[in-house]
Amino acid sequence: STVATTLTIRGLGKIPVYKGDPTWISPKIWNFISEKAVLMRPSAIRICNGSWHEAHELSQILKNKGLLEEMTSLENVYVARTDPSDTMRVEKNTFIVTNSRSEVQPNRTVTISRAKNFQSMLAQWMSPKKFVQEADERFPGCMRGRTMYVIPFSMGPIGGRFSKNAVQLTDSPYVVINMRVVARVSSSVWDAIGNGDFVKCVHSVGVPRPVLHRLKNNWACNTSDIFIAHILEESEIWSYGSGYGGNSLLGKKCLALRMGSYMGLKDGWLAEHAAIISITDPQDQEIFVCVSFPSGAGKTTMSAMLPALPGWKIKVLGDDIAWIRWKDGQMFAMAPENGMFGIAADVKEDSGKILIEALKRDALVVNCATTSKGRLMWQGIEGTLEPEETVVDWRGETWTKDSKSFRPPAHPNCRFTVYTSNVANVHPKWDSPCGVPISAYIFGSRRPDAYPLVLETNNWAEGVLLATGMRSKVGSGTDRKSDGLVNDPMSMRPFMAYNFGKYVDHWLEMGKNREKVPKIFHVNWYQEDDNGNVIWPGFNENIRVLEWIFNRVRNPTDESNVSTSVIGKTPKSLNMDGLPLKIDLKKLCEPPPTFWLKEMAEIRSFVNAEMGDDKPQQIEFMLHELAAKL
Ligand code: SAT
Ligand code: MN
Repeated sequence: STVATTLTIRGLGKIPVYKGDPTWISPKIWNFISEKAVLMRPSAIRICNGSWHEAHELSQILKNKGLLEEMTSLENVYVARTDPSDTMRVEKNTFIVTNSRSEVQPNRTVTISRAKNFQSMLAQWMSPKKFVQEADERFPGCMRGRTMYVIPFSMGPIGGRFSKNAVQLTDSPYVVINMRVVARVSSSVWDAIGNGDFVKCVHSVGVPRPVLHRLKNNWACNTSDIFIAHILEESEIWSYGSGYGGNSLLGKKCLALRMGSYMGLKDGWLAEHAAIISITDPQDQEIFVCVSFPSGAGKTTMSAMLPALPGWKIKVLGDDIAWIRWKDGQMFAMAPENGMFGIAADVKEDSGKILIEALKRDALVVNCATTSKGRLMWQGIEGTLEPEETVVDWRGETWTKDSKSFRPPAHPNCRFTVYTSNVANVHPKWDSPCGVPISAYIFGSRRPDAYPLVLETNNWAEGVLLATGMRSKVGSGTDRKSDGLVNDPMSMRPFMAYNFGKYVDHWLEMGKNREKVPKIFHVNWYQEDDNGNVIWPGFNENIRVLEWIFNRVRNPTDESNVSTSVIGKTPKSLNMDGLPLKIDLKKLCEPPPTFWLKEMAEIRSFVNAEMGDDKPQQIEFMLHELAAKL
């Protein structure tokens, strides 16, 4: 690239600034940029504008460096293979920085020794002092010999009344090309910020030059030193050591969920780990719903669903994050993201048609396999391999269809990045700056046990209580591994950013004194029989459950297809037209009598541990009341 300007930054000296014109940038923002440049000491600065040209140029540079492979049979689709140690979010090194511990961890008046030994499985707290120490060990000089990219971005449409502006600094051009898909990256963001607030995001892969070790797959990372911190009061996010999406695309999990949920606490809204979709029936009636499943439990799959029942349609506004607030007497959900970062290894030939189509152009994929025909490949779609077609797996090793040493071709958390607008079933209102009014909130988790296929909770508060106690088999997006069920309240365990009792109280408050409160449902596609086989077909067949939910929302007074229990309502029957399998709906929907008693006991011990003295009274009251009724 040609040098646009040379600037002198006090404390750093002369530095070339490529592309964008620094005079566009207000002094307040430039202070942030130059201060961090002095700290991290890059050899150049590039101001990004989010353009196609920029993405193309960076993609070609990364291709020439051997970091990206271009798919010759597809249009503008590139594959990256990471260092095998850098494939997922790292919860153990993710922190929330606040002055007092109790803003993040529970207050507790019980014995000191118990409080001392307590290890929360939710947000990890760090003091500002400790943060300075940790940051000092990593960030000074961390960009030496590299270009610092400056990414102006907005979560939500640029200038939207509920959108949030931000600037991310990064030394990874790979992050730049991904960010412009999942967030709105544009020079217009400078104007949108004006003299106002913005979230300050700092990211480095932590590999200054000269690089003294050999990079794996040309992928720079420093995974033994990963550090991700959110300074809530300052609206600052710091991330070091990883180039993987969840750790490095700071607009997504760090801003739109963790920082966002804290902003929402202060301003009366919710930032949640949920897809936003619409369900349209054969008569063209439409409802909007939020779908909150833990990472790797099927939000993206459901967002791109082709319903098995004729005449029904699913459309997507966002597959991962929802910002939720009251407006004109209705609960609105807005999609802050511009794109999806979904698990490619979950895309199947039959149920994933829409996503397979979306991956044919303008997409980035990480840690999948590629074939000698210039195609993408992962487990589950090997069937499409032609006899002479060879595969290079995610580790870079070559094999053929009949190769003896068969291994999964892709990493289980191999991910794709695509524009929401590039997905065929995108909803026309997907980029509405206010979002859409939702009439149901659907929580779901991976439960091999008797947790019902679908349950309509009795009211908002009890729906919140059950969501607080959500437990799920862990998916592939994180370093947290477990054989059993792991608590994942509201699917937010890895994204919880402040005191859990306050968080649940905020949820309860959101549903109070309102006329049109969305119904809360819980679903479970993953119930297993004694042999460990899933007994519900799932995927496109889930429309049969959504049809029941749709009818419950549209005709709440019609109780003809409802079984009522203490915990809530379940269907007496589902539309099974065209389903060849025999389904035992009773087993799927009506757990044995002891099930809910045990479940309530689990919830109680979880909230006692994780909320301490901050447990909302209403939670205690409901637990008591439900246990008595059971
Ligand atoms: O890994 S990410 O955090 O980017 C995606 C996810 O786990 O939902
Ligand atoms: Mn997610």
